[in-house]
Amino acid sequence: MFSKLFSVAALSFFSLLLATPATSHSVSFNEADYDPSHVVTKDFLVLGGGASGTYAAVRLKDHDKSIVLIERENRLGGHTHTYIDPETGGTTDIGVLVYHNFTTTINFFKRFDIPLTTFVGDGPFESKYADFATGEAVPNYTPPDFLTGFRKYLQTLAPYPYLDYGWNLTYPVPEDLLMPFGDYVTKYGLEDAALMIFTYTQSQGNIFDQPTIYVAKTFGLSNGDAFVNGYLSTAHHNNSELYSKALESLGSDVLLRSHILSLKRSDSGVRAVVSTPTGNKLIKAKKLVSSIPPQLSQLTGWDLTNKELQLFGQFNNSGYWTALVTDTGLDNNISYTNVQPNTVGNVPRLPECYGVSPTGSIKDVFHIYYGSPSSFPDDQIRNAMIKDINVVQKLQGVSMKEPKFLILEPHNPFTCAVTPQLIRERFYEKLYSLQGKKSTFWTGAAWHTHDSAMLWRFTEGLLPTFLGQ
Ligand SMILES: Cc1cc2nc3c(=O)[nH]c(=O)nc-3n(C[C@@H](O)[C@@H](O)[C@H](O)COP(=O)(O)OP(=O)(O)OC[C@H]3O[C@@H](n4cnc5c(N)ncnc54)[C@H](O)[C@@H]3O)c2cc1C
Ligand SMILES: *[C@@H]1O[C@H](CO)[C@@H](O)[C@H](O)[C@H]1NC(C)=O
Ligand SMILES: *[C@@H]1O[C@H](CO)[C@@H](O)[C@H](O)[C@H]1NC(C)=O
Ligand SMILES: *[C@@H]1O[C@H](CO)[C@@H](O)[C@H](O)[C@H]1NC(C)=O
Ligand SMILES: *[C@@H]1O[C@H](CO)[C@@H](O)[C@H](O)[C@H]1NC(C)=O
Ligand SMILES: *[C@@H]1O[C@H](CO)[C@@H](O)[C@H](O)[C@H]1NC(C)=O
Repeated sequence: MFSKLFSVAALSFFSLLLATPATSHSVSFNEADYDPSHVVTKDFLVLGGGASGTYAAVRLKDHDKSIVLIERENRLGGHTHTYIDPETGGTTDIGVLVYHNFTTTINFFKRFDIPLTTFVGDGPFESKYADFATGEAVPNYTPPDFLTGFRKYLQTLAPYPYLDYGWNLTYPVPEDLLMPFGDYVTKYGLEDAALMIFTYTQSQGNIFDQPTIYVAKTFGLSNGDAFVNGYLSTAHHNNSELYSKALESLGSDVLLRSHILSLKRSDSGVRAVVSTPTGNKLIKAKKLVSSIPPQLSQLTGWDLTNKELQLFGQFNNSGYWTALVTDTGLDNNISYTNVQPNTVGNVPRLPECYGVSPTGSIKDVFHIYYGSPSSFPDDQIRNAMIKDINVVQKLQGVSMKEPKFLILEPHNPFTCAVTPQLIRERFYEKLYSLQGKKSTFWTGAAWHTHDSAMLWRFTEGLLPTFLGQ
């Protein structure tokens, strides 16, 4: 399990398909301009149908609230994505893979009758190491004692259990949490755990440059239990089942392939003009729960306040892409991890791939994960991935033909992060103070961290706030 986990993507993010710039002056908020079937009146408008938004929608209905859920894609799930091989029906989860064993996790899967099991990877595969930056094999690389290093890392985080629940920080924020993670590794002698942490926090760019707090939130104390008792995953190896069953249960309350064109919020409610496949709809709701990344590029058509503009404008992001390739000629039983000689913990510098590994469940299909501290056009990443596959082909002595991409998924922009100085200056306190203003409530990774189980627990904890209890 461990070696498989080590070779899979940990945490990351989703494609930015910008809504065409909303021309707020061209849409009407006048009910008379709409066919009555295109006027939707609900208690809650929930925006974004990934982990947090789907959870919020389901639980608000449990509390007898009427909802409408707006999702841009033609499915629910966000970063949860299962590839199904058209020929064999074999599945491989190319997004979210594993969950913490929290009560909220167990209950959420149970209500949809989806069996969970302790996660077992597809391997074991033979592990090999290469420096993808130079294309050289690193034959003498011996993995350090990750588990001992990891325990030591967790001990350093013991004073901060609250990090697993949100951004309820103590002030002044301990400087240890704000220093670059590279300094933290050196300070506490965590070199042996560095490569493992790097692998689990994929999507955060060069983690040694990242303030420690972001690393600790993505991969912190909750993972301690998982290393003893294992992570949970779906027994069917099909994490998307959760979201297709949620979609079925929410029924016509979900508008897929839809996005906000214009939004007007006040203390007494919200009104939104939403583009849907069957034309524009006018939505009138008492409250809005937004679970999408609160980035200005995603919030076109919103009536943002100065405070929202200022806070959301301070988020920065890394780049993260995942792909499945075939027709590579590669060995189905060898997984390659990117390591760099002569760096602390042999952690590679990005942009580069994290590694290339067989899916195991689908013959001749390989995962490739690629990270960058900043954004790049997808075509450029595709070429970089081809170069990385060529590296492995060369190392295995197979012909260097161009791989066929079954899927290339950008998860950008991913982790919303701000500078240590802003955190010191109570950025997150200011962010959380937006909760409830102008009938608007917030959840999702930017408000906590990129972890499905933690986001369900976090969203559950916010329900009384959403409900006004
Ligand atoms: C490759 C990968 C592997 C991962 N592995 C794991 C794992 O093993 N375990 C784990 O716990 N976590 C994992 N994660 C992290 C994942 O759990 C979180 O990132 C989680 O999905 C975040 O949930 P969210 O609700 O904040 O956002 P999302 O799940 O991204 O949901 C946001 C939703 O909003 C939609 N949306 C965005 N903008 C708009 C808009 N303007 N209008 C309408 N809809 C919009 C999006 O399409 C999306 O469906 C992984 C992530 C990636 C990318
Ligand atoms: C989750 O944790 C509970 C309590 O520790 C345990 O009883 C249960 O077996 C675990 N579930 C799975 C599927 O491992
Ligand atoms: C694949 O490699 C692993 C680890 O070296 C080994 O245990 C396993 O038997 C191999 N499987 C096959 C089919 O060769
Ligand atoms: C935040 O932390 C403070 C002090 O540690 C605590 O009193 C409070 O209950 C916490 N709030 C939440 C919402 O967790
Ligand atoms: C996986 O789940 C999806 C969504 O529920 C479903 O359409 C598909 O048939 C499932 N496939 C397998 C192999 O379980
Ligand atoms: C975001 O982070 C990248 C990489 O760390 C950095 O190059 C860039 O300047 C940052 N952008 C902003 C707006 O802070």
